[in-house]
Amino acid sequence: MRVSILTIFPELFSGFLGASLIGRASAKGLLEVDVHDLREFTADRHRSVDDEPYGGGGGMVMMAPPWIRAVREVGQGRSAWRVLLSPQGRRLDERLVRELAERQDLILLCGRYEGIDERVLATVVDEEISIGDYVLSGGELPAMVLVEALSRQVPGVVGLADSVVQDSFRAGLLDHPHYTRPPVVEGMEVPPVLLSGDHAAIVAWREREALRATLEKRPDLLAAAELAPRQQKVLAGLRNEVESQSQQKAGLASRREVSDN
Ligand code: 4FV
Repeated sequence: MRVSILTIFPELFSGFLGASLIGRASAKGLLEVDVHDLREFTADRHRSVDDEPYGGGGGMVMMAPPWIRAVREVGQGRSAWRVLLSPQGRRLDERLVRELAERQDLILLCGRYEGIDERVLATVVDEEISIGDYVLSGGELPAMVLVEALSRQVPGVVGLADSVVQDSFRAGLLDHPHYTRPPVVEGMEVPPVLLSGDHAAIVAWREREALRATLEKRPDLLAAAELAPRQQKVLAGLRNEVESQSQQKAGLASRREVSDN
């Protein structure tokens, strides 16, 4: 997998690309990430990359010529998929990460200022991608998020231990709770099944708790999740459980109300 990054702050990537998973993946040749300073592709002696917006208004806009030159030169001889990180983009999720990983060759454009001249999108951008509905000061952190998520799709990058996390989202569900030593924390014990050594029971418990967490925290995910009949049965049971619990709570509240009056 190859990823080229275009930015006016290449130094922001050194720590990220050198450390942990990404660092190891690059060292193993599983992932190739090259970072380019956009100013290398400017023509004026001030190496300008931004200018005032036509039509006035605050802030500065990134000029098109440096971007067009940069994407074309870095993309020379490649059929790279060219992605601009921006709030106007398609929301990044596990499915989109897997889609991009299939492409094997990406060029990421990291914007700054108010944004980039629209003619860059019309000439050298294949897709806009957003990591979330909030405005950052630059596309560098979104690019790092994307590279991190992509790297986990490359076979051999994620060790066995990590793959468990991967799998849960792969099925479109949230992850089950995790426990480790010490066995008692603030008087709270570890669910006994996890200490039972009964692998089948542990798998069933984790599946059930992943469904419970998704039902409680992200019920919207359930609509798109491909659930096996076994899981649908467990989920139905959990819905009744949650339903009866909320009825109990409502009952308690109304009784407390009566007693308070
Ligand atoms: C962003 C996001 C993001 C917008 C203006 C950079 C900033 C500045 N990118 N997902 N959310 N970008 O806020 O991807 O140029």
